[in-house]
Amino acid sequence: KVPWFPRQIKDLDRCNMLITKFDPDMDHDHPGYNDPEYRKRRAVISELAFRYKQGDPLPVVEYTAEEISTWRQVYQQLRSIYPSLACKQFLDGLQQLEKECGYGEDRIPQLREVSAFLKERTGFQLRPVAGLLSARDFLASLAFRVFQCTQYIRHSSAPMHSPEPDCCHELLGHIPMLADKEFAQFSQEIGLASLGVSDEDIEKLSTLYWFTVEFGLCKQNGAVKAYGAGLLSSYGELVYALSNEPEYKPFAPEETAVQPYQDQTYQPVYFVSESFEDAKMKLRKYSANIKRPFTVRYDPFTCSVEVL
Ligand code: H2B
Ligand code: FE
Repeated sequence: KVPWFPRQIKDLDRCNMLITKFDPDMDHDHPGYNDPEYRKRRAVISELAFRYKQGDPLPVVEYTAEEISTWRQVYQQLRSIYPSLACKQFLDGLQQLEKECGYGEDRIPQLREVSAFLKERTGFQLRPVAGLLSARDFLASLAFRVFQCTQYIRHSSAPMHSPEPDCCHELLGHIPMLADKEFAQFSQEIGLASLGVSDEDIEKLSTLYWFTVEFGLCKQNGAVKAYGAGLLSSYGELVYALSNEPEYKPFAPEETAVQPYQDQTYQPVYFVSESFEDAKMKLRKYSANIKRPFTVRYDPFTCSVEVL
């Protein structure tokens, strides 16, 4: 039996299964676990995401001085090492965001303006989400060029690390990459490949996503650079990933899809792509071999998935 999957963009309202293992109400190691003020704030921002329906204007969050100060620390520290460690597409995207979308250390950009920016560049749009989503629901939204984005910020006691995605991770790690056409297409193709597949295949695609979109490296003019959002939003791991200390392997979907990964600490191994074009071609070949009793095609005019 084929698991349910969204056919129309408004079906994404049903792709909302949260994984609570890292959230501050559940995870005793979360830096906000013992901070009732932080947890109350998180509940308020979560509520905005729970109430959101596809097509609604994106909620605006009025960030506090403390939240902006956390953002500033993250922004300053990361911004200083991007030029030497981030890939060209990321640097181009970030520069455009700084010029045209209010990116900078003094304020946290609003999802609404960022979504409008991306829509013009690559057709990607954002929707708010209250926390970590199930891999199936998260990947399904990518099929529609929708990126589910958290809107809260990490706890002020740990600006350099967050056990869960937060707005620093989304806005600094993911958004600049999603402004690149080739990368946007790569992301959508992982999403399309995930629709209606078995749990085992979701796990493999999720691992591929992990080692590319989250922790991927790529070659550029003879050097290796970072394009993964998990790296580009973590000072410590970004430096480590390019330090020659970890193991590097060429991106090869069949092998990458079954590589065990770490969600608590740095990765022991990173996969290096020749280019996004090359990664996309390899992923396409891999996806064509996933067993599914139908094929899917995205219709951009109706924002829906045709099942053939
Ligand atoms: N949920 C959210 N909110 N953000 C993510 O970046 C994310 C997710 N990544 N769920 C997914 C899981 C990823 O790790 C893969 C597809 O499992
Ligand atoms: Fe992410």
